Amino acid sequence: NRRSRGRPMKQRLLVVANRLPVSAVRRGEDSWYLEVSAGGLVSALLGVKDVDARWIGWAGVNVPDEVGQRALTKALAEKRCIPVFLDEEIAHQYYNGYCNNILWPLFHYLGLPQEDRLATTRSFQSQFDAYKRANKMFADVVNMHYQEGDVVWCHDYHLMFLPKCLKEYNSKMKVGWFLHTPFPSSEIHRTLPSRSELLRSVLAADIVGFHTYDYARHFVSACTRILGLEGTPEGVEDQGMLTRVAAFPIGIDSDRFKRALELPAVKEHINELTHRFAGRKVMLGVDRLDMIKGIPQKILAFEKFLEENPSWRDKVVLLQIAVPTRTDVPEYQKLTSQVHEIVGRINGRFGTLTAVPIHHLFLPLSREWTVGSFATDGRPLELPLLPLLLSAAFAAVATAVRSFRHCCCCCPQLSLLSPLLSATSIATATADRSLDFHALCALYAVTDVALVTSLRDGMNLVSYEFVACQGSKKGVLILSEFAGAAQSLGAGALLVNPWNITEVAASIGYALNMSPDEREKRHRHNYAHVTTHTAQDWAETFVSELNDTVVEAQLRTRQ
Ligand code: GDG
Repeated sequence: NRRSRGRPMKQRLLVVANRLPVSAVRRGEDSWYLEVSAGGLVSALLGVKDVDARWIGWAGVNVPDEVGQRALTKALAEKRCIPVFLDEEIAHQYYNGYCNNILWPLFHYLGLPQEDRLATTRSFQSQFDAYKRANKMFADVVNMHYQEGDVVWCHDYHLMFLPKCLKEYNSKMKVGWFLHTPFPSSEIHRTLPSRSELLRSVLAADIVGFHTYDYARHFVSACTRILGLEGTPEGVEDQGMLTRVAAFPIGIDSDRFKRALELPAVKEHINELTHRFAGRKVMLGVDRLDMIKGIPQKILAFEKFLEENPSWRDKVVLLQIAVPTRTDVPEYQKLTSQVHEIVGRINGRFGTLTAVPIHHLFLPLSREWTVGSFATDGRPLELPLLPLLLSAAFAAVATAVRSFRHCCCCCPQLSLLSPLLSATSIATATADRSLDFHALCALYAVTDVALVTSLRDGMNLVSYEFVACQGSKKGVLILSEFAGAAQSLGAGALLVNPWNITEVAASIGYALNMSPDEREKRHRHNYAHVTTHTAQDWAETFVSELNDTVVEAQLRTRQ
């Protein structure tokens, strides 16, 4: 049990992550507009209170000129953020290349890129070099802002080289590293050409944390099998020095969701949604549009359920929120088209004049695109009757356009005829093109069944957020056994193998027909977990253990 030991967090905490929790949009030579970004790490750390934390990270934009850099640094300082500036080429090789093309798929068991091996090896090396250079740039900024007594908490696979760089600057710096993705089996990790260098660098940290014991175990196995080091119950030992390795399951700020549900505007939104979907059960998926989230598998399972259960066809609706991500990467573009195509086909197949089975809210890639769905200030346009009429029209039109093998909601020309409109009108979007937080809470609250079908997922906060918003409804969570959350919410959720479409379809049926007693029992279990294992506990425990670990390490050195 790794609960906080009640130690007040007096130190300054330097949180170092690839991205800052804000996105910067340039408005002029020396003027910047800042927006909070969506994402798991951001959500978790937003829930951490009472820490004197500063964020250090890449602002996500190329700012070649000094005037722009100075202005951005100043604007970010007000949000206690410190930018790392990466030039375009390094950012591309480091972020799109090594992080997202190599490490992300590998850590989610999707393997290394399959292109021509020699070409891959060559580009692999240049991407790895850029990765190391970028990590060194992060280290320079941390070092510049570090004060004695600070705690440095490095996050995620983007920064595996950082602990080593920091310790080279200052061996007394307290450095922790936490991985938000799974750490794969050592048999997968050993395929990585830079496997040893990365492991050694991470081991330079005082403590290394993962979401689950399995990931921690995989990491220790990788160190013993690949580096020949000794694994102990506490971590990994190298020449008498111990690096603590442990599980620190992340949580959410459940109170933030509870408070949101009490707001009059959110209550009103819940009433509207309840009215809109009266007579139908609501199923919900909320995912970044990423291959690890298993969105096509989820939608195909829903199709199978409709196929096998005709009586449910006009009694259930699936709302799938998909936030575009890494949109310049071809695999992600392919996934987007694939999802749109499947949604279009299913809506064409099962839609009627009055209803479509899937509302796919694909949040648009460009502002121009949003004309007709959102006002430019982010408020939704008033489209009271239009969406319903268009939804109905869509079913008929979709059948006609099916032969084009496109979903209407991905084609700007046809978007006015798409169910997207009815979906967008049920929620507002923030300027960073994700759903407004309050709209998201309302959606969670009206949901009868949430569907999380990740093929692999470090934890999956969406499952936690859904549970937190289900105080009165006590809806059912269908959860992939390959999400870290399966280890904490497994007793309350219906666990599924997302690759087994038949099993997922059967679970949908089971969830929709579940007795109120069973729903209540399952919900109670999950709710107790989500409300007592919060983001704040997670951060406090990690930092507290980091402090203790450093003391232990120093004692060991003295002995
Ligand atoms: C990584 C790991 C791990 C999504 N769409 C909107 C929106 N979101 C928010 C959700 C949730 C977060 O983004 C997604 O978190 P997940 O945990 O589900 O997934 P990743 O982004 O892949 O996060 C994951 C996590 O890091 C933390 O360690 O659990 O395994 O992959 O909070 O609510 N928020 C808003 N509008 C949206 O449209 N406001």
